[in-house]
Amino acid sequence: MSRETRSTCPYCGVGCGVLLRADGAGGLSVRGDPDHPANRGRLCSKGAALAETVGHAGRLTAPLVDGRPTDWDAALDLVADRFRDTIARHGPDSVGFYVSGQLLTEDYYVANKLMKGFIGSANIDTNSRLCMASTVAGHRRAFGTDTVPGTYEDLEEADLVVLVGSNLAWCHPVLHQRLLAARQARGTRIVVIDPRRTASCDQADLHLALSPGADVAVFNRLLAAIADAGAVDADFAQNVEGLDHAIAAARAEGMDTGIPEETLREFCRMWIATPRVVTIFSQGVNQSSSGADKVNAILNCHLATGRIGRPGMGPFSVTGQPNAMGGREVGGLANMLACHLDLEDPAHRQAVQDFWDAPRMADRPGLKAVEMFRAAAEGQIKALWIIHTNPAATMPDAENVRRAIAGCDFVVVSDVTGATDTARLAHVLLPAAAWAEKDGTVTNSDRTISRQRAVLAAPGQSRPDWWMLAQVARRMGFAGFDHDGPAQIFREYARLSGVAAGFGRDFDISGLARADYDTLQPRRWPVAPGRSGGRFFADGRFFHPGGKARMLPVTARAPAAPASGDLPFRLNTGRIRDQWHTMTRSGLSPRLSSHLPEPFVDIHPADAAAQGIAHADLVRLHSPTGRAILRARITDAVRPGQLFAPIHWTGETAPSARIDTLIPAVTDPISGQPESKAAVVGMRRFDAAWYGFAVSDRAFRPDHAYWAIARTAAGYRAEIAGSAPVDDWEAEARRIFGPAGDAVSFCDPARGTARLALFRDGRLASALFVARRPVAVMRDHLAGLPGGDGTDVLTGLPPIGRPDPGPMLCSCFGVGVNSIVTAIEDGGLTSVEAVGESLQAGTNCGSCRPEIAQLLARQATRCAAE
Ligand SMILES: Nc1nc2c(c(=O)[nH]1)N[C@H]1C(S)=C(S)[C@@H](COP(=O)(O)OP(=O)(O)OC[C@H]3O[C@@H](n4cnc5c(=O)[nH]c(N)nc54)[C@H](O)[C@@H]3O)O[C@H]1N2
Ligand SMILES: Nc1nc2c(c(=O)[nH]1)N[C@H]1C(S)=C(S)[C@@H](COP(=O)(O)OP(=O)(O)OC[C@H]3O[C@@H](n4cnc5c(=O)[nH]c(N)nc54)[C@H](O)[C@@H]3O)O[C@H]1N2
Ligand code: SF4
Ligand SMILES: [Mo]
Repeated sequence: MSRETRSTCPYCGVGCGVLLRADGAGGLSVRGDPDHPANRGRLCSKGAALAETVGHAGRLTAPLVDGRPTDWDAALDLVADRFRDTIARHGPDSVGFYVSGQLLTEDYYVANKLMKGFIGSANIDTNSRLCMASTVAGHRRAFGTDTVPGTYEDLEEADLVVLVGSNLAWCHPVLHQRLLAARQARGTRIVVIDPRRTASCDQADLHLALSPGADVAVFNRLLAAIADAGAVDADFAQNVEGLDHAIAAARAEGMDTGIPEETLREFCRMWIATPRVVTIFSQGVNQSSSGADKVNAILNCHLATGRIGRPGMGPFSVTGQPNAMGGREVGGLANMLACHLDLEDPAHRQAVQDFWDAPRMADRPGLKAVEMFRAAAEGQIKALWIIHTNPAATMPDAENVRRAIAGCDFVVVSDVTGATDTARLAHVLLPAAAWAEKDGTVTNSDRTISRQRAVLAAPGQSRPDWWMLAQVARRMGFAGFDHDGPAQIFREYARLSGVAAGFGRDFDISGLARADYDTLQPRRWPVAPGRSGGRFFADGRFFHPGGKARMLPVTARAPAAPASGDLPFRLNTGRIRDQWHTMTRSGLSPRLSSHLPEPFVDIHPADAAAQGIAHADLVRLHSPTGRAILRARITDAVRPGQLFAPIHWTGETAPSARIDTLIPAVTDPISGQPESKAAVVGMRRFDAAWYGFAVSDRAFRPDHAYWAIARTAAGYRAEIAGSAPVDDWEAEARRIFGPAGDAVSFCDPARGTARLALFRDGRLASALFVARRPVAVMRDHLAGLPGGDGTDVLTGLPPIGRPDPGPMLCSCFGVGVNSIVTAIEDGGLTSVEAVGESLQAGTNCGSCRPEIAQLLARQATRCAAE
């Protein structure tokens, strides 16, 4: 058997180490790396299912020009020619790169160098604009650089951890487990500040369900309370400018937080009384029209108390994507240079220009993401290269972004698959080598740099992203792009960081410039002679001229779009446990796809009742920018007047559920980050003529008013709803599923029901169940039938004695909700541990433990009510 290779998980910013073993047939086994400092062997459900997402099915294997396969020379020459030509005719600012926090550092470095040093424009921006830009702006305003002061160990050494706009349990699960383990060991208290009740609230001592956008008001309340309690650290305040102004602004804060007064006071008391406090923040903070101010409101409280950069203390922005941090370091944002140098500082520019031997340095910030697509729509950007991201699905006002891309003169997309909303619009589609097929480095949330390593062959002609970028640069006639591989790029980058450190910058990995890339161990930066990977700022030295930190006076602002009569609901958006963004990879795993197989919107019971919406109904949302149809989930996890919908579904998987079509392109004036969590929408029940559930052994694409398709072990499953009545269900089924042989059906036109199965070579190919209301069939049972003999499929029920396991809750051991509820009821189980002993559920990655706890709680309330 082959050796295991150390690599890093390609999903979230926790940056867990993995051990990979190729099976020699294109497959892979994956386990947590016990020696990686981020996870010490743990993985979450997504990491544990990585093996199900590799492989060549659905992959792009050759460059495509206007949809036709070609070779690299033809494709790269075309890209270089068109970019050179556009620049010659319309200037460097007529082209743009839109890249990704999922790129490896080496890819990112080459893209940034090409655009900012050689094309001579700063029109390179990244999906990190939708993700980390407010934090970057807040850090720079307070610290003088974009520095994350703390380390993961701080979560374990803290006595109080505050999660602000972070659903850590689902989005950074391994970090959350480290936190829960610390809570077990030392009784760490946890506070969640989030408008809705999330899985992260399950083990929290306090949940502050603030009004959407009210974070500045909450932290201003805290800062005022700190001042009133005499809790300002006078010694540390010597290193801080603006203390008095910030406190005055905090005292003058007038916005209502929506949090009961006593709860808010309790929070302030806890925070002030607990020196070892870590405030974790994420997209509930960043994705806001006041995102940068929210960040500074949090930083103010830590600066005022000197609780920063010491064990168990500090503000902690957790990064979303695996290399969000690396992208910030290389300067992937349109307003940054490289290695935390400033684009607008002539000395910094000169130093980088000299180092790159660059002909034409950009000297002013380029277009930020929203501006870039707007410029494309207006014809100012005439050539666009989109790499490792899917903006037609994930940018705000996504329908207009889609139109902008479709209307742009020349669009290049690099992806691993052609089946994305964005890739379908490309003139040139370039096949990228995927995770586990390429080498590079990533930096996680606590500044730890880790290697990703190749263990599988890339299919067909697919190649790493850095290679495509360097090839285009060379073909455009630029010197300085003759790297022979990622190791060489990394060394160049490490040397440049030494130059940056000469300007007194934080980021310095010059100590790695001569390290052996092949055996590089995870290292937290800085790594340089005399400096190594600890915390920042405990010494009170910051990176502004003069060396002091700055506290900013900030005042809360409500979300930009005001709710109104026609648009009374505030739409919050975010992530679910087992899917990654637009699902191009996590959606390939049947296990991950069975947790929540359909797009939904969470509605408070009072709002649902007022609108006559019942559980499992479909609802239509509308906003000034778009419309969507989603499945209703009625729950008091959201407050009245608020809705929550996940971001993951696209034109490929559920075209009526592209949530970003509803989100206006409103941004924070400081950071340019869109307000992705506070659109205003109207809502109505959507009454379809019929509702269907389908399973099939092959992929299919319905074309009805609503459909959502998901992967299963036996093929695919889909929810469908149509607005036009259907006369001949057998013909309709053949249209939906494609060619098959015999059909068996029961149709009852009077009752509007149909049950129908199609067979191919004696095996069940597809089945469709239709009713006038959402159909009641055992979905998880049916999902397993395609490819089998199909006996009794039309009953829609499992045989007596084989219960339907229900939707998958524990992805690791394949345990469904029904099985867990039955075990709780029949076995009288009362704890998550007992469920684990009985069914194994929750005993591996632990991602489902909060949901098991909820089932237990629900059961306990039921018993109490009986
Ligand atoms: N399973 C999974 N994990 C992921 C990802 C994924 O796609 N799937 N993506 C990764 C990426 S790129 C990122 S950026 C991170 C994101 O990680 P998180 O930021 O934790 O995730 P979100 O669900 O986007 O949003 C977090 C919370 O913000 C809350 N919120 C909304 N408005 C407000 C507000 O005004 N104030 C406050 N305080 N809270 C508010 C939402 O209710 C939500 O629970 O996750 C990473 N991890
Ligand atoms: N409403 C709303 N919108 C949001 C958010 C929200 O919370 N609410 N969150 C925002 C945030 S924080 C983020 S980070 C974005 C994420 O949004 P995106 O970055 O647009 O989403 P992904 O699905 O991660 O897109 C990655 C693409 O890269 C492709 N890919 C995979 N591997 C490779 C590779 O090795 N090379 C190349 N070239 N391509 C590859 C994948 O197939 C996929 O098409 O969404 C943002 N949009
Ligand atoms: S927490 Fe999960 S998704 Fe994030 S890096 Fe670790 S295994 Fe991957
Ligand atoms: Mo993100």
